Amino acid sequence: MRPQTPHPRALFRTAACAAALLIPLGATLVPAAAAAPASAASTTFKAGDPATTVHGLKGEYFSMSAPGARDFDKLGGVALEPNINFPGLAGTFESTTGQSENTTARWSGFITAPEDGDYTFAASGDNGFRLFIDGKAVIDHWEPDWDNEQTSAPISLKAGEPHEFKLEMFQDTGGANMFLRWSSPKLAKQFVPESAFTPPADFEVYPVGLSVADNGTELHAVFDDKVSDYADLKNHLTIEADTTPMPVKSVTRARGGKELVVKLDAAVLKDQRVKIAYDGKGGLKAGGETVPEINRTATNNSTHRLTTKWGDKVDRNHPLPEYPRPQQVRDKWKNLNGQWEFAGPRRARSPSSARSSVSASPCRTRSSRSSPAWSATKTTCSTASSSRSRRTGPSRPTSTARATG
Ligand SMILES: [Ca+2]
Repeated sequence: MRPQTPHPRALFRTAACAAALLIPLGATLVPAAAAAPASAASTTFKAGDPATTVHGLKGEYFSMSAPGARDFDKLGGVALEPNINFPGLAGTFESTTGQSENTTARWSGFITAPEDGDYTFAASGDNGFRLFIDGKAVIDHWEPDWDNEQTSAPISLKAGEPHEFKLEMFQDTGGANMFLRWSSPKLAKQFVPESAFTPPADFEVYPVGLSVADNGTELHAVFDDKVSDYADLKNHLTIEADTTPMPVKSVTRARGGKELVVKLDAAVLKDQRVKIAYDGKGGLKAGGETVPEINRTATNNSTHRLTTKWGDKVDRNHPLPEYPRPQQVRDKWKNLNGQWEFAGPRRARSPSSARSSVSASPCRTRSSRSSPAWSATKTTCSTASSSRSRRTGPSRPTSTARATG
């Protein structure tokens, strides 16, 4: 029941084997045989840099033995997941098991409450799910419905006391998602955070702390030891914010050599899920040891939001002032359509001819003298350089007006 903390470098070799089990971004599958957990005997943790303390859950993804079986037949892949907040699991199932339907998942580890209290869990999934705390089912909804939230009875948890955690779900067909929130008399309902989870002791992950800076354009990777040989790292990193690829601009070393600062071409937005994949082939070393393949989710501290260039000028206390609003201020107004002419109908003509005789440059109006006046006007659009409509038909404008904006 010990939370994972960084292990000494002497254990990196076993850690490297386990880290290689994590799911790569993309389609590479983790063979089920290789995904067997590392021996518990190899797990000797000791306190280290809190920046690299490992939080999250071991996620395992399976295919069913047959549609509707809802069993854990064939393990397709394993990953360290930060928490249970999966709006779209179909892609994860596809990349690990080779199929997005008739699949199952299990997330396991420990859950630790931040303070004493009675916690109520609320789970929602597509499709069925069941939650176990200390081996006891506190939510059991193994049903083929979806988005049908289920809550547990209040569970008494003590601050800092880890409890065994296991959540299982199945996905029959169509969409797939899974969410887990909690609440207590002192805590508003919210996603159970990554900081409350620790993976099982026999599931080792490479000790590196990954976080996105508040500006959104820098990713910080903090290692236990001095890093070296990072010149080619840029070409071996894949970073995604939600599902958007984030190209890497540069990689530099900082903080006494234990940290790598990865600059991105564009800013990560607040609350995006940032996935980092290092393929293990860039020659990167930490403490002289080769850094293995790493697939993780970074803590996203970005405060960046998508706004217009006028967004920063908005007064928070008076967000929608009367005119002129900043986005409506122009040095010059331009009529993007060119000049317009409006012509009224000649007396005693039908209303339809009045409608058809309204024309706008650059569309040219042409009428056929052999046709009835009320059905003869045709318009043909020409280039924007045409400044005034040319009138060849029998009707004459009784008034003209020029649009000014
Ligand atoms: Ca489904």
